[in-house]
Amino acid sequence: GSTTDRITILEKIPPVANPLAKDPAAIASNINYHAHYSPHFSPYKFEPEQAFYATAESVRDQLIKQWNDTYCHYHKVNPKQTYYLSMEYLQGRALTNAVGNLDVQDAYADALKQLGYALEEITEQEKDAALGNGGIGRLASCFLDSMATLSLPAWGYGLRYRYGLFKQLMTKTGQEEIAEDWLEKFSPWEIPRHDVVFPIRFFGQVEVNPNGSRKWIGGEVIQAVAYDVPIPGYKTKNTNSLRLWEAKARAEDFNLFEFNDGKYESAALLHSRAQQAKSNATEDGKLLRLEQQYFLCSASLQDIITRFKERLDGKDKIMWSEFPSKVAVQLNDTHPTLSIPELMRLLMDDEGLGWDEAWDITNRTIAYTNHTVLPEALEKWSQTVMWKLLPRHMEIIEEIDKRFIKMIQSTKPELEGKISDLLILDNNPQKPVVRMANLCVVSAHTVNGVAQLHSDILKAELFSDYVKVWRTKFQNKTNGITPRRWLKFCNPELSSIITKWLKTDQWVNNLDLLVNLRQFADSSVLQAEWESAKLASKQRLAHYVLQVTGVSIDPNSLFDIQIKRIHEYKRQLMNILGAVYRYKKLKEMSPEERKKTTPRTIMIGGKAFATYTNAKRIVKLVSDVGAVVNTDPEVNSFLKVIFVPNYNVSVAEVLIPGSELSQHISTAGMEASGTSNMKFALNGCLIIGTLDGANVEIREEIGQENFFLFGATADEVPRLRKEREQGLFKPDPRFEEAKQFIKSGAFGSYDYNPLLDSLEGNSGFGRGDYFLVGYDFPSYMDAQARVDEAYKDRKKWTKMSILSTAGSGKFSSDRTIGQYAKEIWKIDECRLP
Ligand code: AZC
Repeated sequence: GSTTDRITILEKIPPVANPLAKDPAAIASNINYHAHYSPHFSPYKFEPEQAFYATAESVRDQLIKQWNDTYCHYHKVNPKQTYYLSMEYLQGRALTNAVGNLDVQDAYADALKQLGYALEEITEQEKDAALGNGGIGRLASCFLDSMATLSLPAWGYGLRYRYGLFKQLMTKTGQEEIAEDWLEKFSPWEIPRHDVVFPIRFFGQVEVNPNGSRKWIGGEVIQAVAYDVPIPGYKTKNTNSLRLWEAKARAEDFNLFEFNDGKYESAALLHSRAQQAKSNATEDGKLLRLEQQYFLCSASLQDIITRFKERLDGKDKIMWSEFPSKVAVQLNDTHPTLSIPELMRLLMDDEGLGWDEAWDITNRTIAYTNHTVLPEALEKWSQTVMWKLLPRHMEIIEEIDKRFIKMIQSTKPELEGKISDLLILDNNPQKPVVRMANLCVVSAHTVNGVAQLHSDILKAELFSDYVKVWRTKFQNKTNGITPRRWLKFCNPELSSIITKWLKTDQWVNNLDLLVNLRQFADSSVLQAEWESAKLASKQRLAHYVLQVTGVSIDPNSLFDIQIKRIHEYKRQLMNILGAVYRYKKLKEMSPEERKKTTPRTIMIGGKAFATYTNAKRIVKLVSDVGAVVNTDPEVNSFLKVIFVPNYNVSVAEVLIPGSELSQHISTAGMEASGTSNMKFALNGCLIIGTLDGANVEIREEIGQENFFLFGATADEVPRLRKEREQGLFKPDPRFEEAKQFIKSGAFGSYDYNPLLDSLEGNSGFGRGDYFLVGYDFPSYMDAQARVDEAYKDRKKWTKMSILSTAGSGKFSSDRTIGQYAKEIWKIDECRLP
């Protein structure tokens, strides 16, 4: 309807500020209340955007009620509580998830209908909250959902970045980054806590008191203010908190900022990612990142200690030894490592504890998760920078290191020769650094990897010498994904079929129940329903692709998807080389031969880090290949190649349900886990992949006959790399042909040589093909040929698809979080009555 129509509708409905409205009419009144009395926009407009904000605020009021009740309940029971510290969260949109978890989806849909809107139209208005880059951030968000759903006393802590992950625009030159100001209008989901404020110091010096105690003074102090995002659980009233810290300067601190030399600006911009992206390669950018990390750690630990004291309730003496039985801190990768010296500092310098007691508490409180073995992702901070920014923390780190060596020398003399690798401080005079992963392993009570293979590699390689010191410190916690967002809400068609066949919707919080689908995998009735659900999702996906790229794709072709950050180890380059080869062969075929092939639509999406040149070249290559293939009338009904722009959580929610084949093709040993592989498998999409990360376990669960496997295994990789480098390896003709075709200019005149040269052995321009694309290419192409054959037998394919979903139960983040709770955090559920 028109604006006037909408206003007329609003005038007929009384605005009511009832935060607990449950029936559609009352909800409509409540939405109308927000449209009228919310200060954010005038009541004379009720366009989709205003309708979204009014709806979100109405839902948020319901969340706040539960959030408060949960807070009070935890306060009263005072259970041991987990704090998940992460520099990244990829929350995506919140509205569908909130109404779904509150179980008011239908009521809100009805209410909006009364107001002239469809719920789906309104949910589309929301911007993604993208406070992160990739896997690690999305994992943190899935974990929050499971912690609430399991009614666990567990909160997240993060940063309230002003800018989310950049928006990716595709232009003639490839990827362009645009700042994404996700808070431009405001976020309806956050609740500012003006009373939760902590001072955060930077720079300054250490003062030694006559009694020998030390105190960090001077420097600059900025304020951390809390913003809480309520996290509702599914089928529980428990609503946990994601507390995001915002940097604020207080008037009285202004003189500390040294306005004139630009320091104020950098402090004020503490949370500006655009700034970070621009200067990331420079020392400035690095310093900002370190400041952000410390800001998160210090604010969160001060908050945790404050809550610990508050909940002591009546006991006048603080029993610090009880701290680890009330508090568990999980470090999401090394980014929040400074929590370790910060907790030591707070306990010793502010609370007056001695080293041994503070160390014991810190060790029993903190656990660390490793998410990568890539050397370039293992954080190392310059000691010079650290001494300037955090002088007291550096003293503490030095002391931890000293005591650690002493312990090794007295208890593990056989490791004497390994000490230089085990040390936290790398004192190489050229570039002295702090090795953050070492600090974590030495200090934390538990260290875990994120898939079995990855955890085994950590024990056998990266941390092998530490294993000799602490045998029981190392664990595995295979990642998981939330079945709410990644099946129930994003794929309603398939969800209702599953519920119908299982005769229960219990699978939504007991995903293991999906195995019961196995008995029906041969049923032609289920298969027909399954196929029609898949087709509906494919049509929605085709519509989306048309909207964002202008290219129309055929829902009857095989939908083949690879979506993830663009990285050489993830080998999008192998995928596109395969597409190029396929295109060339199609061109060479007769029209009759072409008709016998399996039509495919290859979709690739993902963001390249702004300064990662080769990743950006890959993006450019994919879009150039698409431009040629998609407009080639001879073949474009048999092959399309699409670069899906601006991949993010909401885009994934459209792509994954519509996928039939997905590619998880990293060089074995390099992808710690992967989590989108789990989302695809859960949605009945078959996987072509290597024995890497969680692929190994997915294949075990769904059956090897339902997985298209290829490629070298992790233990073969080092030897193959050596051979490849030395030129001992003879490339497959198909590999040479695909590269040659690109070089011939078939896809335009852009200079792809730097990219193609990276695939050569070490002679000439070659850079050794470190990621073994050349070695794995032939087995990859063979696996693709098996895919083409399998797709021709649709009954068999659908059965494989059903078995894929049926075998995905293990990959619920409820299972993962249950294991963290029991085996690392030692916390119990604390369910609201
Ligand atoms: C990712 C890993 O690359 C991915 O394999 C894993 O599934 C995910 O974490 C969650 O565990 N890592 C990151 O996103 N970032 C870093 C620094 O490792």
